[in-house]
Amino acid sequence: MAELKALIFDVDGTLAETERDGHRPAFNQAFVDAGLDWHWSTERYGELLEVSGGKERIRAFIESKPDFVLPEGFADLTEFVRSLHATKTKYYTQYAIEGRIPLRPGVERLLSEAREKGVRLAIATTTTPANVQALLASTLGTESLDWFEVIAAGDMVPHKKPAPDVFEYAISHLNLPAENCLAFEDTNNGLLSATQTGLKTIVTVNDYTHTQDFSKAALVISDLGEPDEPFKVVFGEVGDAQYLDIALARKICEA
Ligand code: XBP
Repeated sequence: MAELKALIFDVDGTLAETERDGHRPAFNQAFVDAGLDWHWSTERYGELLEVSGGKERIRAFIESKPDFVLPEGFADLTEFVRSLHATKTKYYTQYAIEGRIPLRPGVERLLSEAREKGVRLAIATTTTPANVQALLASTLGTESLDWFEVIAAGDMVPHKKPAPDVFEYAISHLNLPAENCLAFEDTNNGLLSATQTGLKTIVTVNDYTHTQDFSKAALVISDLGEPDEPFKVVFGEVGDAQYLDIALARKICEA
């Protein structure tokens, strides 16, 4: 039986509803600034979320537009995409700092309990380190950046989710075997990345991902829940638990 020693969190859609509250509006504002007539609706963005990575997502969108012409002043498509993505990241971090991206239910409670009980913390995300820092600082205070021993993010790894790279990076820097860790995700891409690394994974669904295939998850719930806001169980066993705490996390990890 493997003892729970660390929790590894995805960010977007797991710690906060960042895609809805931050990334999509930031992409759209960056398009306006660049003089582009592009606008990603909630529905279109849900389709584009199949592609992990903001830069990769912009490229996938451009590839779907045969009439696209590279704007003047850019040596190539790579330079254009990087520039557009940098503007988007500027707006995302601004929105986070403005407090427009709150944490999901139960996240702050679970992080605090983990710290009280000596369960180590890490992050494994596709978004940029700057976005992670802005979200954590704006919701939990700048000291929260030190709560996470590892923040594996964005281009720190060669291949983004569903590849296992970012979770492999996290457990190797924690210097722990996968069996002593529990991953938290919200997408099928993220679940595949975590489970390929050998991690048991808890999925908290959201409006963008609730129809995806989570059959590889150890538990699928509406969110982490709060004592006065019980979670809803989509798949898996929780006994009489009403919310995800360290005791339930231990049961799942050690089952
Ligand atoms: C979600 C992603 C990210 C964000 C946008 O990452 O795929 O690309 O959508 O952030 P995860 P960037 O679920 O692993 O947290 O534009 O910075 O990539």
